[in-house]
Amino acid sequence: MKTLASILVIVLSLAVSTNIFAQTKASSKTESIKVWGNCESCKARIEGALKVDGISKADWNEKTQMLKVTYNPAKITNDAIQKRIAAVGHDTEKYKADNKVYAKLPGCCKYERKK
Ligand SMILES: [Cu+2]
Repeated sequence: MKTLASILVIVLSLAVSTNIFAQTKASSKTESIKVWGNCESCKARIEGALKVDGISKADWNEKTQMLKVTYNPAKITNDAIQKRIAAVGHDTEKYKADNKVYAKLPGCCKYERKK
């Protein structure tokens, strides 16, 4: 009887942890954000700024200038993501990079800014 009880406990806790895992997975969100940039080093810079807890995937496309980002909304917001990108010199649809930071970008990365 004792063995049966411990088996039950194991099965139950397994079910609970699987459920928690499924919930964390379901809470991740994928969104596309417009991010201005030019080249491969821009891509590395943009994606590098997003290597933080809460962001599981970040992929910026040089041609479309769109960033596809997968994140956990419980840990980071879309706004915070855009702020991080602006902080390294890239304008986003919502935040503009500081002029001083933009000025320090290498020549090849000086994308045309929106007015
Ligand atoms: Cu660049």
